[in-house]
Amino acid sequence: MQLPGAAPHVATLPPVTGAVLDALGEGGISLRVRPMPATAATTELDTSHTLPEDAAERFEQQGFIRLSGVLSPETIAAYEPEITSKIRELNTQHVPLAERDTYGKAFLQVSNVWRHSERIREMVFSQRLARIAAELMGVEAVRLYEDQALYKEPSGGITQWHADPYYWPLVSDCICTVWIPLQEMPLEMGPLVFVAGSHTFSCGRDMEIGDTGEAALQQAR
Ligand SMILES: O=C(O)CCC(=O)C(=O)O
Repeated sequence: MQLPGAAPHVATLPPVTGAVLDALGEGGISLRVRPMPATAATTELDTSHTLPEDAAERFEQQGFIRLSGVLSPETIAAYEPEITSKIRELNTQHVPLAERDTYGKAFLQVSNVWRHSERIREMVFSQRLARIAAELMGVEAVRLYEDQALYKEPSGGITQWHADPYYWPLVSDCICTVWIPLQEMPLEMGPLVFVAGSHTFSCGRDMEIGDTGEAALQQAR
């Protein structure tokens, strides 16, 4: 993921039968740490994490929630090299940035990376993440639809406003995504932003990641 000068981050989009979970760490997550041995990191992924008492309520009202400390920097550091290496191997986008459309400039993207790495499978199928998603959505259990690794490139474009369900062949709105930055993500680097309450908007549902997102959001206000 650490393409030179890039602002890389990965979104694993687990499960589902639920709504949207934003698993941003407090101010991002530093990779300048000694990776945990696989077993310690695996243990963290498979143990429960206590949510703030009002988490489910905030999640329902805003349509997202930012949670700190779900995964430790050591755990992230234990998985990031494998994820980055798989993305380098599996990436099929080789068109120069200047020749791509808006969507193509936004990020490099590989889906279902778990199918290519047992190590990555451990993270994507993390019981800790799945349990958080289930608790926020108020359901017993969740199923995985897909994971997705998104890597920003140097001089790449912004990701225009969009609503993810446009890309999902799913009827239920009981779905959530878990967004996990694999490196520190200060404001200057353009972290993921949600429009609070936009899960109740009807507009924008048919909008792909393109040039119309910003204008459509202004109209919705
Ligand atoms: O990180 C990005 O640039 C976009 C992420 C995104 O759109 C998503 O996770 O749904």
